[in-house]
This record gives sequence, structure tokens and C-alpha cells, in this order.
Amino acid sequence: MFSKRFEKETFKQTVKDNIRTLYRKTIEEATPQQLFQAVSYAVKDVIFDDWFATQKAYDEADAKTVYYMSMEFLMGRALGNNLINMTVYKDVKEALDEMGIDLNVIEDQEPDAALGNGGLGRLAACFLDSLATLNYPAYGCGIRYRYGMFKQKIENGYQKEVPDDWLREGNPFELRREEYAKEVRFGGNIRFEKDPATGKDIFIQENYESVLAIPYDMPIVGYGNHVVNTLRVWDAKAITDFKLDEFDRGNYHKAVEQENLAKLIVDVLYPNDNHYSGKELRLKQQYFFISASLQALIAKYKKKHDDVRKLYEKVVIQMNDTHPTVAVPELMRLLIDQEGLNWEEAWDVTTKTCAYTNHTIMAEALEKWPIDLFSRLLPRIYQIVQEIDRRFLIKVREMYPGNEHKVKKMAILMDGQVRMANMAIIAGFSVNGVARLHTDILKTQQLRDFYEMMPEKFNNKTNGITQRRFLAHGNPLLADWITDKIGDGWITDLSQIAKLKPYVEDETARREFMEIKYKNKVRLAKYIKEHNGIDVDPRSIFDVQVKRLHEYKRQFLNILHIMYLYNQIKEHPEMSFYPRTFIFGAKAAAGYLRAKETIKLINSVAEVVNNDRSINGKLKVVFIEDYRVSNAELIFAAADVSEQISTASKEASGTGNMKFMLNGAPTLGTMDGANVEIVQEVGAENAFIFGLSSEEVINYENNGGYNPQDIYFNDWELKRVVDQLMDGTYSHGDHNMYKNLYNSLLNTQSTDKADMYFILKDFRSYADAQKRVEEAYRDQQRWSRMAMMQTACCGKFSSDRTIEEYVADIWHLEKVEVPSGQEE
Ligand code: CR6
Repeated sequence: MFSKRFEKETFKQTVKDNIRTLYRKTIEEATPQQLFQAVSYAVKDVIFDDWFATQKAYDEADAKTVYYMSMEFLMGRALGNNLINMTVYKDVKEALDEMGIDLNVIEDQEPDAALGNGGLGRLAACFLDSLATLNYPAYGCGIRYRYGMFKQKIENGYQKEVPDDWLREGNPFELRREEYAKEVRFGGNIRFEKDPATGKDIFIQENYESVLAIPYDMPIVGYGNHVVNTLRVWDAKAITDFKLDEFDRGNYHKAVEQENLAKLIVDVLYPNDNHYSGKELRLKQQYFFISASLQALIAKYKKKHDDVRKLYEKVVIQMNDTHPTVAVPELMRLLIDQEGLNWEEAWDVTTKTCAYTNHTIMAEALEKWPIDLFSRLLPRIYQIVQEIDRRFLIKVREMYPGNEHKVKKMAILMDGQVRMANMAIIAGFSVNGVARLHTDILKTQQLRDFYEMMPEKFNNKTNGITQRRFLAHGNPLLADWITDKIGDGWITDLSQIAKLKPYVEDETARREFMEIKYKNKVRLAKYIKEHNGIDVDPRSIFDVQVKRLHEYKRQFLNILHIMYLYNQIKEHPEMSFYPRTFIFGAKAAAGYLRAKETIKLINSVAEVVNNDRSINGKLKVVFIEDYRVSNAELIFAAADVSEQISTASKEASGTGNMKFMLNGAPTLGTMDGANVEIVQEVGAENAFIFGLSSEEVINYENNGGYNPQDIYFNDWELKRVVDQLMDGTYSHGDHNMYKNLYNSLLNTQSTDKADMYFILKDFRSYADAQKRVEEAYRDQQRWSRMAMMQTACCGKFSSDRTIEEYVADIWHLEKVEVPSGQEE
């Protein structure tokens, strides 16, 4: 037992007391939301004791700390995960059962903390879980968005975005820390003076606007080790509080205005995944949380240490993509302007403290701020960037005399833009990609010049996921079964899951494994019935593609193939066809037209196919509304097939692919991102691989693309499918509904290259792979072996492994043991 407070009777009493003090109600009278709050408060008390014990232990150990700087933390729900990590989930479930309360219902009351878009934000959340579980001192630093990722409603087949008011009922798992508030300044001008005493240059920012950053801390509970780390997210408020005298003097409006301006900064998460939109407010968000976080970490460091020249001995900053890279010049500014270091000293500290992770090769995701915007908003920061650039280019010219081409490619400031990735690479001591293939492409293509100049900085850290959330919590039946077979060591050491391999040859074990899969499919079918009103047969193949909607991820290829299957079934009703349920879940960025059109197409195909009685339910198509972390847990557990079909070279890693694997779903995919490593672990015979290789794709791209018309006019079945986009089959006769999608394939109208993502090119190869899936599934013995092999071989893909690699190669942290914060 973790703590006395979770002894059944004590816990039950605490929940009752909480309901009474919070709501003046009895258990019977309380709403599920109120029960959620009461249970969470009971849990929170214990967490908070361990939290303070952890901070004390870190303090005493004077341990080096990693600050994971990220615009996104896609945390999902906290209650269930905290109970799992405190190892009291079952005790609490039992206690609540006895009170007539269903823990699942209580958990469903909690809104997802959706402070992120997709993989990048969820990766940050998995990393925090692993850092705490592995006893490493760590802070996540981010923004407390008032509205997180929008809620998706599907109306008439179209996506509608609804604001995510996640804080409406209050967040029981956060702590406001007014005492650590920091001021952040924007705009104005810089006055330059000489300090008469020291002769040093002083830079004074004048006529600026400032806001107050207020931290909210959220506890990150490690698994079974009493460690509670911190996710610190910043809220903004105006510096001038409402004061009555101001009101009297007629400054009321000014005060309101300032408050609104401040609030605007943290108002909402930008809903773009893998796409940059050069909005001023976004740059404000970036500087806001970075400046506040850096000020706080320097202040914390100085409590124990007097020489900031050695900051890097106790602090390492990981920049999650380019979004936080304004940390480089901001750290320089704080060290020079506030701490009095000279340029060389400050540069030494900065370049030993900051490390950068690249998450994409997609050109449209690269952040390049217009210089006029950047310098107006951050005048002092801009001066520093100019100086970093100037000094760097001297080096480039020394190394490559006369090669102005290199200068053009590698400069930070070029063509009126500030290129954030270049700055991150120049200043960071480490540059990593997120899967082996991705890192190789960075070295040989995208970042080749930098790699040639500073190869020692480059390294790979293949992404991972936390098995605590995506197996222990999300798939309790499988989790218990695994523990039954091999013990519970896998929960904190996923490599142990390989001990399942011998069971792959055990027929009883395989049958049990498939029975669990079936139960999870029933659970998902129930969810789909409740949320979509669609009946799906849990005996059909659950073929799943859930991820953000993006052209390179090719949901379009998947749905075109479904249209093709439908034609086949209609034309050859006698053809043998194993029943399939195609499941989609995806949010599209609000301004991304083709993505939204794809959602409409999927829903229209679903409407036609699902209502066609003549096909005997052989095909079902389901679009799950509002795909997010909490329903993802149900979906992964129930999947038979994992669709990972991005255009090779485009998906840096993918992490959903790993969650499917963990839950026993074979990959149907291209040799892209981490799929390559998944296939290596599980064996090519246990995956369904198709399509162009990344070299082939890159080759085509470097030589002007390919001609999709050649395929279109030579494959009549495929042509028919493409033509059905325009002939009204899926649009009640409307010939325009899918014209953007149609044009994207054949380029009759579009400005882009035709079929940039090689959908027609890969179509036949994909259809073949789908055939192989069907054959394999028909042979239930073969399939159960294959499915079990996924789980047995996924040891590498724990974020615990990823974190240990970051620690060994980049962060160099020590583990700190933490005693229980509870009086036992
Ligand atoms: N969109 C990559 O596209 C990767 C995650 C996490 C992404 C995805 O392949 O798994 O990062 N990139 O590394 C960006 O967000 C820029 C993503 O989630």
C-alpha cells in the first residue's frame, strides 16, 4: 500500500468529507463532476506531500535539472494516470465501488488537458512521465492556454471547431504560484549608455509594454517512486492592477485594455500541427513563456550558486522544436544585461546549456519571422541575434573562403527573415532528430551544411511513448494479462515485455490475447454506438488511422482505397471479402482547406457505404469525433491494424505507430519515420509494408516530381475512383464539393505540384498490402501470432528508453531518490 490515506475506509471518509465541505452535499446527492472533484482533492493531498518532499530532496542533492521548453504539452486526463502511477488505481476503484461510485464514470468527468496539437505535444507529456518515473529532476515549461486544442464537432460531415473551455470547472491538479511571478517586456526602443563606474555598455529598454507572468504548477507523478516533478505553465496578467484611484482618474479603460492585452497572449493554442503561421501573437507567446521560464530558472540557480558562468553545471535546456528557440538570445540578454557577463562569457554559458530537437523536415513548418516584426516586438533580442549571426558568419567565411552560397544558406538573418532553426543549431550544443531515418535525412539533406560544419552536435533520439498511460491505464485487461505471465517489471522497464515471446507459440496464450482484443473491440464498438450512432461488428477487422489530418499523412489515400473496395464489392458481390471497419480520427487545422475537405469526404463515403444494405455490412466507415488523448486510449486497445501510411521521408517519427504496436496491432505502412525501426524490431514478416522508399521520394522531388496523369490514364479502376470525387457519387450530385482534393491529385487548377504526396503513385502498392492484411487475418492462428509479436517486440519504444538516451548523451543528469512525503 502506497499510503495510509488510500486505505479503503480512510479514503472513503475523505471523499465523503470533501463532498460535504466543497458542496454541502451527501454522496448520493453529488453530481459525477462533484464526485470527480472530491476524489481528485483526496488524491491531490497525497501528491502534494510527495511534491514538496521531492523538491526538498532535489534541493539537498543540488541536482542538475533539465528544463523541457515546449509550446505544447498534450497531457490528457490526470486523475486515472496519477492513480496508476501512485500504484493505487485498483484500491481506489474498489473503495469507490463500495460507495456505489464507478471510477470510470468519474474519470470521464475530467476534461483532457489539451495544451498541444499532436505528436510533438504528446511526446512532451510522455517525456515528463518518464523523467519522473526514472527519478530525474525536471521541469516542463510552457503556457497555460485559457483554451486548449479546439473540440471537434462533426456537423453534416464537416468539421466545426468549438472552443475548449477546459478550466470551466476548475483544475484540481494545479497550484497557482503568484510568489514566483515575473515581468516580461515587449517592444519600445533600446537606449545605450556607458556605465560611468565600469565603462561597460548598458542597454536600457524604454517605452515598452509589459505583462506579468504567473506560474501555475501541475504535479507530474512518477511511477511508484514518490517522485513528483513539475509542469510549470504560465498565465499572463497586466502589470497595473485595477486600482481605485486610477479608476477615479479615468484610467479605467486603460487598465481594462492592458488586462485584455495580457490575457490575449495566453488565450489560445494555435491549432497548427507541423505548420508555421507567422502571427505576431504567436511570437509574443513564445517570448512570454521563455523569458518568464529563464528568469525563474536563473533566480532558482542563484539561490544556491553565486557564479552564473557555471549555470550549465546545474541546468540544461531542451528546446522542443524551434518554437522555444528565442531562449538562445533571451538567455544571452539575461546573462549580459542583468548578470553583467561579457559576450564571450554569456555565449559560453548559452552554448553549453541549450540543446535543440528537430521534429520535421516539412518546409512549411520552419519558423522564419519577418525581421521588421521580430525587431519591433523584441528590439533588444534582435540586437543580440544580429551579433550572434555576425560572429557566426565570420566563422563560416573562415572555413569556406569565398563560398557566399554557404553564407546564404546558413545565416540566421537572410532575405528579411529570422531563421529560428539556424539559430538553434548554431547555439545549441546538441541537435537531434526523432527517429533514425529522420536524423539521417537531416544530416544528408535539410541540414547538410550544418552537419558538415559541426558533425559532433548531431545525434538521433528515436521517440518513445509511456506504457503507463497507453497500456497500464488504457488497456487494463491486457496489462493484467501480461503481468500475470511475466510479472509487472514491464511497467518501469518495457524491455522486459520481450519475455512474452515464448508465449507466442502457446496456443492458449494466443487465444487469451485475442479474447482481450475482442473485449476491447466491444468496448470501442460501444463508444462508437454512443457517439456516432453507428453499429460496428467487433468481429470485423478494425483498421484504424488516428492522427492529425495532414496531406502528407495521406488519410486521402486510405479513403480513396475504401472507395475502390466499395466499387469492387458492388461489382462482384460474390467476391470473398473479410468484413472491415475503417476507423478514422483526426482534427484539421481550422484554416487547412484540403484537410477539411478530406474530413468531409470520409464522412460522405461513410454515409453512402454504411447505409448501403446491398453490401451486407461488409464495409463500415467510422469517423470518430474529437479524437484526443482520452479516447485514443480506447482506440489503440481495440485496433487490429495500424495505418501508418505517410509519404516516405515526411513523417519524422510518428508515435501513434508505437501505441498501436504496444497494444498488439500490426503496422500497415510505408518505410517512414519510426516505422523503419518498428519493422526492424518485429520482423518484416510481421508488418505490411508498401510504397516508395524515402530515397525514391526524395529523388523524384529533386527532379521535379512525377506525372500522375500517367497512372490516372492507365489504371481505369483508380481513374474511376478519382472521377467519383467529381461525379456526385459522394456529394448528392454536387460536382464541386471535392474539387480541391481532385485538383491536388491531377493539378488541373492547383499551384502546387501534382500529387505532391505520391498518392496515385503508391495506390496499387497500398491496395496490395491491404490484400495481404486480409489474407493474414483470415488465418486466425497466424494473425494472433503476429499481433502478439507486436506487443512482445515493442520494448524499444518506451519513452523511458528515449529519456535514458537523452540523459546519457545530452543532459547528463543524476537520479535522485525521494522518500515518501507521507507520515506512514
Ligand atoms: N507533427 C512529427 O511530424 C513526430 C512528432 C514528435 C512532429 C512527428 O512525426 O512524431 O513531431 N513534428 O517528434 C512537429 O510537430 C513539428 C509532429 O507531431
